[in-house]
Amino acid sequence: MVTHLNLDLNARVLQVFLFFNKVKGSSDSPGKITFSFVFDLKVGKGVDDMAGVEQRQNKSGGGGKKKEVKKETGLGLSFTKDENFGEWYSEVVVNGEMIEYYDISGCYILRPWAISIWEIMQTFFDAEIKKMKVKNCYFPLFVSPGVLQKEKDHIEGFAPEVAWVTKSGESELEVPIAIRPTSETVMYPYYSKWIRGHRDLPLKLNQWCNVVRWEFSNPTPFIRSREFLWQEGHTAFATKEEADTEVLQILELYRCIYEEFLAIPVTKGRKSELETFAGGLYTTSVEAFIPNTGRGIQGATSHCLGQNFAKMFEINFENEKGEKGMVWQNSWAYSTRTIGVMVMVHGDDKGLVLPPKVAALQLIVIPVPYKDADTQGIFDACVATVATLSDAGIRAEADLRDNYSPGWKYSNWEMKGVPLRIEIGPRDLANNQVRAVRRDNGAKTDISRVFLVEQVKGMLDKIQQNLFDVAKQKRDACVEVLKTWEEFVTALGQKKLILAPWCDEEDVEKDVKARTKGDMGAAKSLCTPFEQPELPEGTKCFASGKPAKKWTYWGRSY
Ligand code: 87F
Repeated sequence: MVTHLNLDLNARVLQVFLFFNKVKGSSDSPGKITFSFVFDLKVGKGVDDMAGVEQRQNKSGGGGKKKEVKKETGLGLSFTKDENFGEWYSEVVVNGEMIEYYDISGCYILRPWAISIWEIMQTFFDAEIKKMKVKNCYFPLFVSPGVLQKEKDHIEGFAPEVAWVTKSGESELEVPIAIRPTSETVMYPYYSKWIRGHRDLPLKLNQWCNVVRWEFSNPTPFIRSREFLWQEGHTAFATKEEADTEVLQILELYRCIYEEFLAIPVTKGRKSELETFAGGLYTTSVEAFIPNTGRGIQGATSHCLGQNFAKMFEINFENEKGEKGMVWQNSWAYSTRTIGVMVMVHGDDKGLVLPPKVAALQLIVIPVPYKDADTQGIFDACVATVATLSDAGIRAEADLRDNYSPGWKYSNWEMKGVPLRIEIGPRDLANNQVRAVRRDNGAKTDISRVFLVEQVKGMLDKIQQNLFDVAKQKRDACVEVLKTWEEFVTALGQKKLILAPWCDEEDVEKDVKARTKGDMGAAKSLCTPFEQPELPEGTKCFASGKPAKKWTYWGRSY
């Protein structure tokens, strides 16, 4: 069902389009805007996806699909995290002003509140990889079909997700052009050209960009969207040892983003053969877990590609002795999915909960003037408090809007997840103090303005730590160490994160998938953690009964 809002929007888009066409037709004078390049998007083998568009229109329109039971919680959200996680999530990302739904299924507008989090992580990661001598670059969004299909193994399973441009204006393009889903095949022909001798190595490039993957399964803001932002690093070395070392250095940076910035516990490990990037040698990842849904989620990946792509793209070099060799390559990425994991892990029934390290605004100051109070004095104290904190490097602002009550402002900033709120009322003014309220646990503390900066800094650190500790405790409570198939099936039904001894055979993993197929999706291996518990001699694989080789995490996943 198409809603009024969407009809309006579609009509408007058409109008703007016609306007541009008219401008184009009416005059050829230089400087006039023309808009003659119109995309006709075909996906994979030409599947029409209008059903998906409609599905999302219903979501964004406000009139389409009726919300099941619109329950009043009195907290600004109509669903609780425990009762209906999916609806809760959709509502939190919109009401928290991170996302706006868009009229194309699986595409979302990232609002400043989300982008500022992305930028903070980007600033950290960009500086770290620059210390490792990685250089930024930018390759085109469009890929020619020949290049895209050059590495067949790699593209085979992914082909249905590739989006193609087939038209410009009314005319069919002679050769359709793909939109990058990842850039191996875009970049490596040039690695072949740029790398000649050992002095050209290592070549370490990264790009911050968007990619498009035309997903067909249930799109979710940040977690599974058809266009997303990421960084993709692509490096080439003379030796495997250098490549191996970098894989782990990058993985450590990803752990740092999750654990130190987003306060989300992750497990570092290696992917199974079935889950390894096709065309690569081995894949490592950081894995997070969402207790509410009982699903694992891949946080970021760092691949060693070995020499497979070097072979395909002829990326050769001559060493010091004049001998020919092939480069060893890595590729690694993290994306805006990080933000979705953060919302899922920390958010609560009042909305977003942002870890101080990534919050655009770490602290909001709210005046609480009573009827006969010295309103000007309170406002001045708010402004002065913000100035003091800002000078100390704390991201603080005052909400001095006079058309909202203090109570409304509290809820509003709670919804947006600001880690710390400072209230200043007449009594605080008289006592030269402020009242601080933590977003994570609601704790209230009166702070003397004399010790403001130290106290606030201490509280922000405590919030950051507490968010991590609580998340880790919840995650750990979901871990089930088990050894038999019966226990596995039971644990899966209880939304557990399963650690089980495994024979490490691909067919056995395929079998696990087949045997757990159902409405909720099949179980699969998440990773084999680098930190391995002891595996006693004679331990059997939980799924095949063959001798176990390692402990591996299993579960349903995003
Ligand atoms: C979808 C369509 C086409 C994932 C795809 O992880 C190709 C692909 O190659 C594809 N979805 N992948 C794997 C991406 C591998 C790799 N690329 C660079 C990374 C890290 C950064």
